[in-house]
Amino acid sequence: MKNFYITTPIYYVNDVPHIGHAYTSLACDVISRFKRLDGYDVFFLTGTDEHGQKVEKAAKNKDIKPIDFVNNVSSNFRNLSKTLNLSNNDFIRTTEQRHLESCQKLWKKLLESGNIYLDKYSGWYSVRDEAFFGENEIQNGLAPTGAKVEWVEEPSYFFKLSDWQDRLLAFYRENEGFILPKTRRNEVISFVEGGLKDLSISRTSFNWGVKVPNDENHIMYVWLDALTNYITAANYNSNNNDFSKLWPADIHMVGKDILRFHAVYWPAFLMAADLPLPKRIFAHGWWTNEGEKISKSVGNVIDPITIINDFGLDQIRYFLIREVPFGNDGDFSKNQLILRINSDLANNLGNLYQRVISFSFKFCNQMVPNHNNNIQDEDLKVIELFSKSINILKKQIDEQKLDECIKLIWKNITEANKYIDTQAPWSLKDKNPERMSVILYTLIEFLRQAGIMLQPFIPDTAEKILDSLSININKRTFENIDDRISPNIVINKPEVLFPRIDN
Ligand code: ME8
Repeated sequence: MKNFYITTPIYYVNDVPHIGHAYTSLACDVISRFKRLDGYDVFFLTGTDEHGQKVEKAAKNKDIKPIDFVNNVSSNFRNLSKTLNLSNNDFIRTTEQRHLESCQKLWKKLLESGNIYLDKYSGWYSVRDEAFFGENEIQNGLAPTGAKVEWVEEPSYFFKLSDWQDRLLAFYRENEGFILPKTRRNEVISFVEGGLKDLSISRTSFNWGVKVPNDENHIMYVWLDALTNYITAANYNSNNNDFSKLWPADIHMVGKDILRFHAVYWPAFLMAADLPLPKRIFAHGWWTNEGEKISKSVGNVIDPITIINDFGLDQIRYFLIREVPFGNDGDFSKNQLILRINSDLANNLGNLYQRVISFSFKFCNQMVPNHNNNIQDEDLKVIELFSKSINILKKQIDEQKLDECIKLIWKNITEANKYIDTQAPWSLKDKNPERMSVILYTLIEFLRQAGIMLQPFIPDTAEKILDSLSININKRTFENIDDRISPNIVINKPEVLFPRIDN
C-alpha cells in the first residue's frame, strides 16, 4: 500500500479553537478520507503547540504552572477533533517525551553539521507571532501583523539561514509544486531573493520550552520546536527504520499566516540536517466573519462547536469546503450558510434522495427494483457519471482543489435531478411499470455511487445513504464505483438528510 502523510499546523493552546482552526483541520480530513478511499495508507496528524512565551504568559495570567495550564487546555483541541469527526491517526503534543527527544536530536544534528553558532541577539520580538522582526519591518511601532513588539537583547544560538538562500531558491525552482497556491509561491521566492539573515533559535529570558542540549540556560525557539513535530510523529526520535516509512510528508497544510516558517525555515533546517523535504506546503486563505477580521478583542470569534450544534456537522463541513476556492480568503456569513444548506443540501441532494428512496419504498416493496437488462442510453449516462468523473476528482484532490471537487460532485447530482424530472417515473407507475423500475434502478445506483464519493466531505450523511441501501461496509471505496447494486436488495427506511432552515 502507498503511504500518504498529511499534517495540520499544531495549534497554540492558549487560544480557544475557532472556525479558522476547524477549517484547516477539515481540509486535511477531506483529503485524508479521500486518499484512504483511493487505496492509500494515510497518516493524518494534528496536535497542539504548547511551548513558548505566549503560552507561558497565558499560564501566568491564570496563575498556574505552564504544565498544568497546557494539560488543561490542550483537550479543547482534542475535543474539537472529535466534534469535527476528524479521522486523524495521531494527536501530538509538543510537551510529550517523544517530541523533546526528537527536538534535541535535530539540534545536535544541526550543531554537528556546523549550522549553529552562539552569539547575541538584539532586536524586535512579537510574542503574539512568536517571531523576530527586522527594524525595516516595524511599522508605527508594530509588527507587520499588527502585533505589539518588544526589544530583546540576550545571548542566543543562531541558525545559519543565510547559507541556505541559494539552495532554497534552487529547490523552489526545481520543485514547482512545493509551495501552492502559485501566488504564495511567488511571495516566498521574492522574500528569499530579498536576502536571508541568520535566525535566532534559542532564548534565555524565560524557560518554558525544550532545553538546548548541553546548555541548559537556553531553550529552543518555539518555531524550531513546533516545526519538528512533523518528524517526531514520524518517529524521528526512534532508532529503527520507522522514520523513512512516513517521512517525507506529502502535505503540510497551513494558513497563509505561517507560510514563511514552513516554506523557508523548515526546509532550511531539514536540508541542514540532511533530511528529505516535505513534498508540498499548501497555504490556504483567511476567514473573516460577516466581512470582519476574526479576533478575540472584537469578540467575533466563531466557536465551531456552537455553529455545529446550530446547523449540523456535515452542513458546516460542506459549507466551509464548498464556499471558497481553496487557497483564497473566505467570508463566513450566516445568510450564505443557510442559502447553501437549503439549496445544495436540502433541495439538491436531500430531495433527490428523498424522492428516489421514498418512491422505491412505496412502489417497489422496499427493494432495489429490477432493471431486466433494459437499461437505455439515457440511463447509462446517469449510471456512468461518476465513473467518468473519478479521475478528474482524484486530480483535483491532488492539487488541493477541494471546492472544485465538491462542485463536480454536485454537478452530477444536478444531472441526476434533471434525469428524474424528465423521466418522471411517477407518471409511469400504471402505464409502464417496467420502465419505471429501470429509472428507479438507475437513480438508486447513482445514489450508491454518490454515497461513496460523498464520504470524504460529508461522512455522516454518506454513511446514512450507503446504510439505507444496505451497501456492505467493505464495498465503499473508489474501487467499488463500477460495481452495480443488485436488484432486490432491501432499502431501509429513509430519513430526512438535511432539514430546511427557515431564515
Ligand atoms: O500558528 N482563517 O498556531 P495557531 C483561516 N502554533 N485559518 C485560520 C484562521 C482564520 N481566520 N485563524 C487560524 C500557530 N487559522 C502555530 C503553528 S505549526 C508547526 C505551528 C488556522 O493556533 C490556520 O491554519 O495560531 C493558521 O495557520 C493556524 O490556524 C494558526 O494556528
